[in-house]
Amino acid sequence: MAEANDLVQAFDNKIHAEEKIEPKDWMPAGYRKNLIRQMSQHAHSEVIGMQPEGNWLTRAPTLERKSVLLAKIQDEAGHGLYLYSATETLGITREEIVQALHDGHAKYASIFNYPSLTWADIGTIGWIVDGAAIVNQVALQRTSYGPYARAMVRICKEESFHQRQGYESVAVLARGSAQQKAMAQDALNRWWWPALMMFGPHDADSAHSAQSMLWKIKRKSNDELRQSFVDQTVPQAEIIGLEIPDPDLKWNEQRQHYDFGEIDWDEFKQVINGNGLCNRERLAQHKQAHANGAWVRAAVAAYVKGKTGESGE
Ligand code: BYC
Repeated sequence: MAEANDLVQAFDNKIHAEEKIEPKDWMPAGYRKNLIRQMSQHAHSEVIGMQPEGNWLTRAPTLERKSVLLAKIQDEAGHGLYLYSATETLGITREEIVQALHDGHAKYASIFNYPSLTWADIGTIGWIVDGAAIVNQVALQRTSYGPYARAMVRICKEESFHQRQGYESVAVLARGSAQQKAMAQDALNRWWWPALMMFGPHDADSAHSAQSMLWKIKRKSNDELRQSFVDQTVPQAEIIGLEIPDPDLKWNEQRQHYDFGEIDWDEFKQVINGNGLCNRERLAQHKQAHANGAWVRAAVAAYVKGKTGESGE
């Protein structure tokens, strides 16, 4: 008993002292479980997020735009890889993590259940979806679990390039023909509210926030991060002459922040519970890609076995 108390005390002291928790350190079962949940869902988001962008690869307007998009999508795959590997350090296998996605137990970011209808959606995803992701991920660089924090440092570097290329792409459309500007505005109209939903429910309704903040898994709350995103994005829209689709958006002099309208939480719940526009399609495509890759996994396992005599699985 005394020993168990010592372990808890040592863990709490590390969290308090801003020291990272590492894979071989003792940690409470709830801390491990919560991290597996959040990190695996984060990894799934990166990988499922490749689909709406992949949809435009063969229709990019120029060779340059196509190579940038291709590189961005490959970066997302890399982010998924770092995050799956970091999650595996918590004692869960890749197979179990992927199975939870396929069974519908593990979520991924709601935003990727919306369709990418026009080329302007691609720039807009880079600008505001990656923009929202960075706001969240910059805070996560200080998360208490070492492998997660270190993955975030690298991911943030790449993500900030993604945001900039997206903003530049939308800016070009916004200063183009009337039709191109209308296309950029339409994309912003459709992606704005789903981007705000990326930060999750209000703090008061967030199931995991209080405990995650105590354990320093989360360093800023859902509402705090959402406010930062709105404050940084509104001036960017103004510069390129696009309008944020929110009649309640207004600078609040006293708070020194923008006030903004209420999210449609019914829509949010529908989407995270599997009933968004593209949920079924996204999951079906992931399952198909996973099945198509079975021979690669088998070949790697056979190679490792041949070299080391171990199963390689
Ligand atoms: N979508 O208690 P709460 C990218 C769920 S990808 C879906 O507040 P938490 C990119 C939540 O999981 C970057 N589900 O949860 C890639 C929980 O359900 P469970 C994605 C959501 O974890 C390609 C329940 O609602 N970034 O950048 O404390 C192309 C209650 O919520 C959502 C990350 O994943 C949502 N929006 O806080 C372009 C960041 N919101 O698990 C770009 C890492 C909530 O109990 N994750 N839920 O079944 C986080 O920071 C936190 O998990 C969240 C939610 C802030 C998202």
